[in-house]
Formats: sequence, structure tokens, C-alpha cells
Amino acid sequence: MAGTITFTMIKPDAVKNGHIGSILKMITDAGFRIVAMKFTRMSTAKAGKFYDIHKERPFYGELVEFMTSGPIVAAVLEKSNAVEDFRKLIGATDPAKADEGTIRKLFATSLGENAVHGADSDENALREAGFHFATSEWFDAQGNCMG
Ligand code: FUP
Repeated sequence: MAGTITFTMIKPDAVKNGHIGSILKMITDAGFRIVAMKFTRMSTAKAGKFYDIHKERPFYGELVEFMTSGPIVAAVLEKSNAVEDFRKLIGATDPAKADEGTIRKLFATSLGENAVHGADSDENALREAGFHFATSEWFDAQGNCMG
């Protein structure tokens, strides 16, 4: 499965600003298949653990606060070369540096509130997917439960 799976979240800013539909359309138009998806709100403990890798960084507290400030859409996506292709679709972390036509260029408001998350490696994609989904919530292209 590694190589074909990535994990994303539509972050609280994009949800609040009404961009769920537009972002999901860009994702599916780019050829990603939705394997698992839910609308949920992360607890402080869950967001803290999710972003554990950044815990020594000065922005960690604000990041956890922001990611728990409202609901998100979490999803597992499938496509060949999923991680890299999805990072291209979302653009640079800082929307000011993101390429034209990328999701962050179109919908992000700042470096901290940048509309979407995309896993940065195959290993992290599976780890992050595990935060939100049991394998019984994954569905294959025929609609069969993968758990
Ligand atoms: P990305 O992989 O593009 O989501 O970026 P990072 O993993 O480097 O950062 C995760 C999140 O931390 C970003 F989406 C936004 C936030 N962040 C800041 O708020 N300030 C920074 O200087 C870097 C990241």
C-alpha cells in the first residue's frame, strides 16, 4: 500500500471560510480517490500528539490551539505517487510562497492557518491516517471495506 496512500486534513480556517467543497473538488479532480473521510474536531491531546515532531518549535502551542479551534475534514487518499503529488497540489507551507493554482495559494490565509495538511512521507501518511481511522473505515475502489 505504501506509495499510493496519503493523508490530509482540511484545517479549521478552510472549514470556517466555507472551502470544504472547493478543496475536495480540487482533490478528486486531480485524480485522488477518497479511501476514508470524516468531519471531526481534534482534542488538544490528539493534536499535540499529531504534531509531536514540532513540539520544540516556537509555533507548537499556537499550532495545537489552531488545529483544535474548530472541526476539520480528515481523509485518506489514494493515487499513484500520492504523497509527492498531493504536496504539489497543496503548494508550499507558506501560502505567500505557494505556486499559483495550488490549494494553499487559493485558500490559505497565513503560514499558521494554511487551509490543508498533507503528509510528507509514506510512513507519516500511514501513521497520521491511524490517528483518525480504523482500517474498518477504509474502502477500496469497489466500495468494499478494507478492514
Ligand atoms: P507542512 O508539512 O507543509 O504542513 O509544514 P510543516 O510540517 O513544516 O508545518 C506544520 C504546520 O505548522 C504548518 F502547516 C503550519 C505550522 N507552522 C507554523 O505555524 N510556523 C512555521 O514556521 C512552520 C509551520
